[in-house]
Amino acid sequence: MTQRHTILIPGRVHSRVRTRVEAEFDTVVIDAADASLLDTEARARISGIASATTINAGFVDAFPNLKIIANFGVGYDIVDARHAATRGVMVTNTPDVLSDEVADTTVGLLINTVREFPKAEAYLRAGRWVSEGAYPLTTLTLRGRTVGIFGLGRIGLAIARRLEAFGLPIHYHTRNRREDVDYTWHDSLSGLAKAVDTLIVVVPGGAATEKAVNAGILDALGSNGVLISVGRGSTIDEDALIAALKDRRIAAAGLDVFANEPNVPQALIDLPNACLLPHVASASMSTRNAMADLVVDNLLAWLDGRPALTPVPECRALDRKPA
Ligand code: A2R
Repeated sequence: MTQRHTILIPGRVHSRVRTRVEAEFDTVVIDAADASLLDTEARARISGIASATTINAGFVDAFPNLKIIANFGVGYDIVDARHAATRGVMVTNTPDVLSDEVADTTVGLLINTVREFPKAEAYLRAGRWVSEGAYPLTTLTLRGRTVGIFGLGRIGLAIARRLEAFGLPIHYHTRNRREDVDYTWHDSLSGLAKAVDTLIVVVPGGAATEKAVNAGILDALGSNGVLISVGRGSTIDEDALIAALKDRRIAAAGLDVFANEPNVPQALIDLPNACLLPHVASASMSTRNAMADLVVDNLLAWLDGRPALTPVPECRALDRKPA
């Protein structure tokens, strides 16, 4: 008989993750990623973690028989994957299944930001079309813009393909130039910001990108500049962004991610040239279900002795060859 594994769910996860984990494994649910909530014996039983919360090195070390951490989300900066790899613990994420959804949202957010559609709808709903007449013409337009994408990975490329169809020139900055696209590459973020007037940020979070979009980058983008952020809030220096939007050193910003979610600075909320979403880029039922299935399918594969479906780069050396 195959061994029945025990999976720990620390904190909140998508309901389909929990339902499928409970159907396939023994399950332990705790309120937060706090190992003191479990005794030594319970910790020793855990062979997998399914989570959407911070998993630090200490938490990894608290489980002597841990084999896999399956993170819900493509971004896994909240998991200490490098430490997990040194312990021989696999870490997986949920790439690809959300790329098109996030790219669709990004295009919607960009258009809403430049053409002010959320504000125009609020104007109609408030009866102002009747009382005051037509909504004012927008000063900004997508027409004639040049797009720069900071991070041309799976999601960045899906965004680029869409905006290419809008007739907009595409530039990008990554550490490594891509050989498979004709878009204009810049070897620095400041070089990209100088060359474009519309900057879309979709790099992973973490130390390498922390506050990479700072006052200097925003000034390089210029007074007609539009910033769109859909990767991680930590990548933007929010204080610098608020100042640049206030002083109109850039024209507008559309943000789906924030430094301290769900807390959005009041100064940002008060700005008329900021278009703000509550981190919903991948948040359709079908896409979130696909992400949930990938979490559980990674657990099933790895704990059954098969290769992980979507190992993160730090853990690829641990992966098994397909049978
Ligand atoms: O730098 P490269 O050549 O590894 O390209 C990656 C780029 N990237 C960076 N670019 C400049 N400076 C950095 N420090 C840096 N770190 C990463 O970001 C690559 O083009 C892109 C990441 O692409 P993927 O790994 O395919 O991620 P995906 O699926 O597009 O998702 C991006 C992020 C997630 O990490 C979440 O934070 C968010 O979007 O949902």
